[in-house]
Amino acid sequence: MIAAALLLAAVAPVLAASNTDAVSVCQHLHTAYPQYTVWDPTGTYGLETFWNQSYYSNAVKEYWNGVNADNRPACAFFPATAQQVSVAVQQLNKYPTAPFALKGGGHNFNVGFSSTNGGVLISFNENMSSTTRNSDGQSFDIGPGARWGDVYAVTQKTNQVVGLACDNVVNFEVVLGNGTIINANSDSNPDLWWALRGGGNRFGIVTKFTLKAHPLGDNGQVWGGIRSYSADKREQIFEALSKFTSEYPDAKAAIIPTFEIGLPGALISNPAIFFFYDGAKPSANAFAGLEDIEPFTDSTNTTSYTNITNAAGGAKIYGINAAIHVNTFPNMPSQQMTQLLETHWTTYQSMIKNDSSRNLDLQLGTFTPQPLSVRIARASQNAGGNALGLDPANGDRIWVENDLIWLNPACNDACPGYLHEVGDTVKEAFNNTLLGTKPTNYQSGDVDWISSNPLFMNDAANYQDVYGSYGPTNKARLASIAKAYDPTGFMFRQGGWSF
Ligand SMILES: *[C@@H]1O[C@H](CO)[C@@H](O)[C@H](O)[C@H]1NC(C)=O
Ligand SMILES: *[C@@H]1O[C@H](CO)[C@@H](O)[C@H](O)[C@H]1NC(C)=O
Ligand SMILES: *[C@@H]1O[C@H](CO)[C@@H](O)[C@H](O)[C@H]1NC(C)=O
Ligand SMILES: *[C@@H]1O[C@H](CO)[C@@H](O)[C@H](O)[C@H]1NC(C)=O
Ligand SMILES: *[C@@H]1O[C@H](CO)[C@@H](O)[C@H](O)[C@H]1NC(C)=O
Ligand SMILES: *[C@@H]1O[C@H](CO)[C@@H](O)[C@H](O)[C@H]1NC(C)=O
Ligand SMILES: CC(=O)N[C@H]1CO[C@H](CO)[C@@H](O)[C@@H]1O
Repeated sequence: MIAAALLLAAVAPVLAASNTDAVSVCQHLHTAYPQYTVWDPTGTYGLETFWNQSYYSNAVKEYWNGVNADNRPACAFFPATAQQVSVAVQQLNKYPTAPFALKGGGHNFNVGFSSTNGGVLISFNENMSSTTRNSDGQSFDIGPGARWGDVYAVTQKTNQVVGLACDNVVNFEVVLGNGTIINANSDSNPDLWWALRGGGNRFGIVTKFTLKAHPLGDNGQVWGGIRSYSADKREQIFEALSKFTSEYPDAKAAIIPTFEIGLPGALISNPAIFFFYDGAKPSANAFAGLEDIEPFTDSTNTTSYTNITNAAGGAKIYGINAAIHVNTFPNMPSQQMTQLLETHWTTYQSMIKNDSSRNLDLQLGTFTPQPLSVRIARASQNAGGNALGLDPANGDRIWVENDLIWLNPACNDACPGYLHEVGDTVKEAFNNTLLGTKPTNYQSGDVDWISSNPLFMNDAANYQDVYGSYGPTNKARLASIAKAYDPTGFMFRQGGWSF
């Protein structure tokens, strides 16, 4: 045990130079909350919390994008209450040069958005990740560190589910930049409530989400799974995808198609679709013809929600090195859609072949077109609207998530640039040949603008202008709300996008 612990410390990466203000904040937290604070075991005070060092290592290691694990905070703080978060915020205010980061599940790809080198890491997964059903049975309280798999395991017990996070939040409990704890909902602080739905981490620290519950499936039974296809089926998929997005035959149906291209010489190239239906069996034509395309593997079945989310990667994935980039496009008629997605396919093939020739190890590129149908915009409007400013009159769009995964850390600097280039290449190809094509179900709006906006924050790279993509009105409104609730700009001391 001791030997293993020493070994862990010995192989830890190069010491981070801890910021002295951060060390002062950590000292205070360690004195006030000794059971909730762990020093960097390789730092000056490491011995004080030596027996707890595995908690620090786990918090620092457990990121979806493993590149974040190179960042070593001066200490990790695992608060259990909003009051403790408030104390940490007050301390950080006393030491204005101390960097800090807030870590929920560790899902955001961008390095430094939920990790800090030398600063104070406030990590919520450890002690603030519970899901509890409220007594009226209509909503659940969820901690900021919860992962979806843990949430569904609880909601499923009563055949319930909580939906698309940003439009289903009844209340946020928030610690403001001056340490004050408030609630934001449709009655209290409604402007903050609006901003937090899609606006990101610039307004305050959310310490509790109250999410509206929905009935799940047929008595909790749902249908879904993954089908993968040979590469030659891709055109059929592109066409059916366009049809699915514009017709959306059944609101209970959802899909996530992924096109994977990897290994030296792009040897692996295969489409896969994750199917979900909120009922025991899909209705006829629920997937607009996608169900007629012959797969070579098929795991779809009637099952429980947690089994399906686990199959879709709801399980924790750590330690891969990854980059992300998102593009918005109009959903277009089949022919144009096929042209656009075929351009993605060939561009990825070319990227992976080029990277193999650059002599790197295993790489995998994926693009994932996610339907953003007018149905979603309508539902969002009915729920009070959100910061993305989705307007059903603008028609159907798709968000294409682009990912690149690599193993060799030697590519940590260059690989994100390859993906950026690919993202711009496919956008440019669209701009040159398809710009001006109206989205399906289009009624009004500036076609050039809606063909590239808004960007989906969860899939965006740090260099993409997420707030700008919400449009000048929403961006200005977000900036003024941030100013009102956080006049000193405390929240801007951590990583994230700027206004
Ligand atoms: C550190 O270890 C002590 C003693 O086992 C325990 O009470 C405390 O909760 C641990 N703290 C953390 C943050 O894990
Ligand atoms: C679907 O689930 C049922 C019941 O659990 C099982 O018997 C059947 O083998 C499954 N089918 C497939 C294709 O996995
Ligand atoms: C879910 O998965 C578990 C473990 O694989 C299995 O035992 C259980 O039968 C599955 N539940 C359903 C409803 O298919
Ligand atoms: C791959 O390399 C070729 C030749 O240098 C170049 O023309 C092409 O743009 C590159 N493709 C990508 C996606 O970078
Ligand atoms: C594509 O066009 C839009 C304007 O319609 C512009 O904002 C964007 O920068 C262009 N993207 C590329 C990669 O050329
Ligand atoms: C904290 O900031 C909020 C928003 O600016 C303000 O309403 C509140 O009075 C402040 N609290 C204290 C104790 O200064
Ligand atoms: C009171 C409490 O639940 N403390 C936990 C906080 O998180 C650390 C790290 O996972 C645990 O060790 C503590 O038990």
